[in-house]
This record gives sequence, C-alpha cells and structure tokens, in this order.
Amino acid sequence: MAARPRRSAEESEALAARALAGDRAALARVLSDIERGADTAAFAMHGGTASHKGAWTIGLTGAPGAGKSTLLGALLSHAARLGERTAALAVDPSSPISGGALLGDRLRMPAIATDPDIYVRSMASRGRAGGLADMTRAAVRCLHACGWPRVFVETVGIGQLDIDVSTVADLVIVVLNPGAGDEVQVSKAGLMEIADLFVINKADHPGARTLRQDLAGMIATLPAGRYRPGVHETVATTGEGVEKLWTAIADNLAQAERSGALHERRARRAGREVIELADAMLKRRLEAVARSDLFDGVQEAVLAGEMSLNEAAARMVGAMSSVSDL
Ligand SMILES: Nc1nc2c(ncn2[C@@H]2O[C@H](COP(=O)(O)OP(=O)(O)O)[C@@H](O)[C@H]2O)c(=O)[nH]1
Ligand SMILES: [Mg+2]
Repeated sequence: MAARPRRSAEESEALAARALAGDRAALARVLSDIERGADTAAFAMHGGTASHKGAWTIGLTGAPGAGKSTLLGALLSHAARLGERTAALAVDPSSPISGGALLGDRLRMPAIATDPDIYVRSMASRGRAGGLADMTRAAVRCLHACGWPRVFVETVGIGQLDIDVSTVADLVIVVLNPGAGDEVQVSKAGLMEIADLFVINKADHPGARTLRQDLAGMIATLPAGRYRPGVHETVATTGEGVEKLWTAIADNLAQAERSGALHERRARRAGREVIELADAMLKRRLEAVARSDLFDGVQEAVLAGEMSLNEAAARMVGAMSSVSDL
C-alpha cells in the first residue's frame, strides 16, 4: 500500500493551491509527497490535467556517466539564455543511498540553480509503492500544472532500464559516447525502438566519427516507413552542439505534431494516467469498505459457511461504488 501522506487533506489542498500559484517551496513539498507515494489525486483535481497547452516533456536516457546531467545543465543554460521557463527532473531508480544526489552532484552550475526561469529537482522512489514511471508521470503533470511547460527528465538507463522513458516523454533522447561500445548497446537494448534523437556526447573523445557511422548504418537498416532518429553530436562540458540540439528538439516536436505522432503518444499516456488514478481510487475505496461494518458481516458469513469467498468478494466490490472519493 502507498505510504500515507503526512498532511491532512486540507493541508494538502492548501499546499497544492500554493504550488499551482507558483510557490517554488510548495512545489518542492508536493514533489516530495509524490516521491513518498502520497495520494496525488487531490492535486490532480486542482488542475493536473494530462496536457497543458504548449507544454512538452523530453526524456534523456543513457548509460551512467554518458554525460546526461552535464548535457542537461548545458540545455538549461541555453534555456535560461532564451528566457524559456524550463524544469529538469532527474529520476534515480537506485537505492535510497544515492537518491537525491544525482543532479546536485553533477549539475555543477550554481548560476542555473538560482535562475528564476529554471527549476531543478532529483527524485528517487524511496519506499514508494508503484513504479518509477508513474511517479515520474505524476511529477511531470505537477510541474506542467505549476507553470513549468518545458520539462526534461533524466533517467539512468541502458541495461538497467528501470523506466521506459517513452511512457513519460513526448520525445526521447538517447545519449551515447564514442569508444564505449555503445553501438552494441543500441542494437541489444532496443534503444533504436525508443530513440527519437541520438546524441553522441563527449564528441571531443576519439571515435565519435566511427560511432556516427555505425549509428547511420543501423538507422539505414530500419524498415521503410519507420521513423528515422536524427543523430547529433555534443560536448556537454563546453556546450558545443547544444544550441543545434535545442533547435533539433523543437523541429522534432513540431514534426511529430504535424504527423499526429505526438497526439497518438500523448493519448496513450493520458489513458495510462487515467488508469493509474482509477487504480489508486479503487484501492482507497476497497480499504474504506474493508473498514466498514459490511466487511465484518461478510467475514462472519464466510467463516460460518453461509457465503462463498467469491460471493464475499463480489459483495465488497459492489459496496465500493457507494464510497465517496472525497
Ligand atoms: N570530455 C567530456 N567529458 C564529459 C562530457 N560530458 C560529460 N562529461 C563528463 O563525464 C562525466 C559524467 O557526466 P554526467 O553528466 O554525470 O553523466 P550521467 O551519469 O550520464 O549523468 C563527468 O565527469 C562529466 O564532466 C563531454 O562532452 N566531454
Ligand atoms: Mg546523471
């Protein structure tokens, strides 16, 4: 079962209202609630619709050390220069020990951390019931609702791909490195299926050209009619190639919008989110029924052999419809 929120329903609502009004500290606390697996339905009711006009979510995935956080920092610097309100979410599937340190450690860019147009946050699924993907979707929904239309999500991936970023993001960037044997990973780990854009980061290292050729070769063998991901090179530490990447992201999203692919992906995601919320609602209702007198009666009837287990379960399910969600 999900951890109980520490706040009362009234407190949660007041907090959500402040977060929605643009209060960063309140937003941070809402995200911590989401991280702990608190019930986000109250927040959803306040304006957490699945889509916000003009909002987008970009996923960044790749092996640990590929330079995702550094690249994210460079992208955020660029966003700050453009004056585009942009948020970054680093999602860490690993143990509670490393949780939270992810971005703070790597994003050595204090200027960004204090920029009013930039919001940076790490999250781990500490003790959270349910998957990382649903936590991430809830967090992104929350960020969009709270006035952060552009959200980048960094996930530790490849091999230990704990989270399918394509179920979270409008566009997935796979970050690779030269000389790291990444071309093998691409074919093995099914990255060709999830990548909308490949970034060869650490392009200052030898082997960038070889990797680019290998990737081009693999992309060329994709069946006719299949989407062909673009390949970009960056040096995240210097910011080289980042402006071009930013433009490519925008072009890619615009193209996906025109083709209807973006709509399709978002519709699937909206459906998934509705199911997740409905699932949480059902669990809460069942818990409420299990606390009611009806349950005591059913329990006794089963014990006395007057009611079958199936019938008992059906009674419980039937009673769930009369439980209020508020
Ligand atoms: N030479 C070089 N080093 C880089 C580049 N991008 C990142 N790094 C370094 O690679 C290491 C891992 O980067 P990080 O962003 O933490 O990788 P992450 O685990 O994918 O988030 C750090 O020491 C970075 O400074 C790059 O383009 N060129
Ligand atoms: Mg990182």
